Amino acid sequence: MRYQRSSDLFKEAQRHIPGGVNSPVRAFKSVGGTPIFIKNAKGARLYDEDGNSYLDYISSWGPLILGHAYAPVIQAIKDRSDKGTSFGIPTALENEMASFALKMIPNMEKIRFVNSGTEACMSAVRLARGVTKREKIIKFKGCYHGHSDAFLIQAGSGAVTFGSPSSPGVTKGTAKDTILANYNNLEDVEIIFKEHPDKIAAIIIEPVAGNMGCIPPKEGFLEGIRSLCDQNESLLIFDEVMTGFRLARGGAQELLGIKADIATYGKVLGGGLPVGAFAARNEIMKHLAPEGPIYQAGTLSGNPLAMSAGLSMLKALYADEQIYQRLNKKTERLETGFRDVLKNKNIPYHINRLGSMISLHFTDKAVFDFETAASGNSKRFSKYFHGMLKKGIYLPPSPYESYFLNDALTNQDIDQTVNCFAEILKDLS
Ligand code: HOZ
Repeated sequence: MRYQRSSDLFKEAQRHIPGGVNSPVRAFKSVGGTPIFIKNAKGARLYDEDGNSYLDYISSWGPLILGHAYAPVIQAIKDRSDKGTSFGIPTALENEMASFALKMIPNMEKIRFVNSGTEACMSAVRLARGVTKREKIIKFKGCYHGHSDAFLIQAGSGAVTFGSPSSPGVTKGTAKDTILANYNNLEDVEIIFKEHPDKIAAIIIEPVAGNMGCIPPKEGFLEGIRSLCDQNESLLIFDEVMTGFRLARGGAQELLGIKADIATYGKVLGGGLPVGAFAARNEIMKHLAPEGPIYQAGTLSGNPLAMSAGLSMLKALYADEQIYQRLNKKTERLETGFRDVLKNKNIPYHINRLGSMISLHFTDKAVFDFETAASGNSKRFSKYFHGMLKKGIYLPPSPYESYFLNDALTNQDIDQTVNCFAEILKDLS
């Protein structure tokens, strides 16, 4: 493969954009090498500026569940753009989108649209604090809820990839209100509640972690934190930015059968355009401005182009009764294929998967929290990443990210991916 143009573009980008990228993980810093620059994409394939093509296993970090440039979504954007791109005034489309999203999201009565998952989580925490009149939140090490100050404390994703899980610039005052627990460790949470009686506004959690690789919750863990929240009159916030509309129509709440008090959503809701949202019951949402005193706002919130794209995507997901089963089967095929390739080889590994989220960790430990996720062999991961990239397979360029499969991937594509893995295995020892 040739990467000359991508490499030239990256050099140019570094002159104008910090680190040459607008979001750190894209820079390939932890795996080395030069990021590829994408020209276009269709279905399961990405095409770079150098004329190479790749099977895409990140699907824009989740939202492109139906593949790139999905025709109904593109048509919806085209149809809508003729009518104006932003008003900062209500539109009927927002009503339609809100009622359709609430039909899919369980347990929630109202939804507020924002522009990203970061905004959604930041607003959800403010809402929880305002409603409970408490200041502290519990967050899990390695979980990532966007880049708002309160969450950049032992955060996963790009934050940990670049060695600063707790970002400079976050004040001590902010940091002291975020209390950390280990993922999948209920005891930690019990202790925190005991040490801070009547002080915890909310627990925020990725019900299936996707920012330290994919880490499913252990049996009873989410049930346990649900009941600890109830006992302590704290709110439970599910960050469903990755899991919402992906693991099931109703996301992790539906799949795992746990009710959150507030749920946050992100990119999936925009079908690839910038959308986020948070949803809750009336008794919580009524505190939000203009109905109540807790402030939150945005000119581009409910943007008509983004709403059109998102609505068209949600309708397609809703109409397809087999979609989640199909995605699950495809991802299971990838998992089985990888396990077969790795069988009896001298390479320690652990694979985590739930539905269409999956990650391969080069470690002999079971990966169930941040510490075990961090035990992976990062050199081996880099070789694996670049080996697969050269074969035309685009994986997350960091061991701290989940893969997100899309429905445009065929069984043949997946078998090809497994074959590529078999071919590069000898280079990984
Ligand atoms: N932090 C994002 C994934 N968890 C990556 C965002 C991006 O680079 O687009």
